[in-house]
Amino acid sequence: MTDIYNKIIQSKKNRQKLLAILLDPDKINWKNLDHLISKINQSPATHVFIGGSLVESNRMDELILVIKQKCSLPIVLFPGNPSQISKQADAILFLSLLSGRNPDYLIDHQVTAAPILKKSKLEVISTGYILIESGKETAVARVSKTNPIERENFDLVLATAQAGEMLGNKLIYLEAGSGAQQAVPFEMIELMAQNLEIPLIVGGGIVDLQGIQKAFTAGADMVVIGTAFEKNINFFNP
Ligand code: 1GP
Repeated sequence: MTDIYNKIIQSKKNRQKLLAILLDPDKINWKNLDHLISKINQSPATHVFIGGSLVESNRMDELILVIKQKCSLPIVLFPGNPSQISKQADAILFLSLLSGRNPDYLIDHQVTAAPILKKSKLEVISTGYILIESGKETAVARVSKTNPIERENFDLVLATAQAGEMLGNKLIYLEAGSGAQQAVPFEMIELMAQNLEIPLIVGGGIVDLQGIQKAFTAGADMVVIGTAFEKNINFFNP
């Protein structure tokens, strides 16, 4: 199954921008889940991402099944570690934290996950994940015990993204971190978009609709919104 990725490629070709809403199972208000799903359905979102740096909830499967009953968007796992794999989802971003030098997040978790994924029907999308410095320490940096790349170091970010592309990553995800003080610089998005063939995802610290638009204009193919929607369910209301 390569349907979800093929559609991302098609959207890139057609210059149709994509928007993912990120849900962290630990932060879901189950009592309001129906309302949350109706808000997702009313929003311009094209994908639902599920995951977080540290998810303790053991209700991933249940959450995905409930969303799937009422929402037809593709559900893509965005896991912090292999315990967040759910066979109920449609696809998984198979992440490698390229900005860090912690082997656990470069290859070890992937080795643990591979046999599980092989037995599942999940579409596996190899994704180079690059953490950019964004003000204060983020959960990704803390949990992965890695340093983000300095926001001024465009050359290193580009070389890292290109290395990911050459290694066969199908997507590059530029991440400022959930709830980041500063989003990824637009000039950095521009540079990546100009120099990569594969689609570019941008997320972290985007707090308003203008921020989404600016990231698209700079060249992001997909933007991810987590905290802003989590804090304000009416975020996408006109
Ligand atoms: C986090 O990129 C995502 O991994 C989304 O970040 O929660 O800041 O929107 P926010």
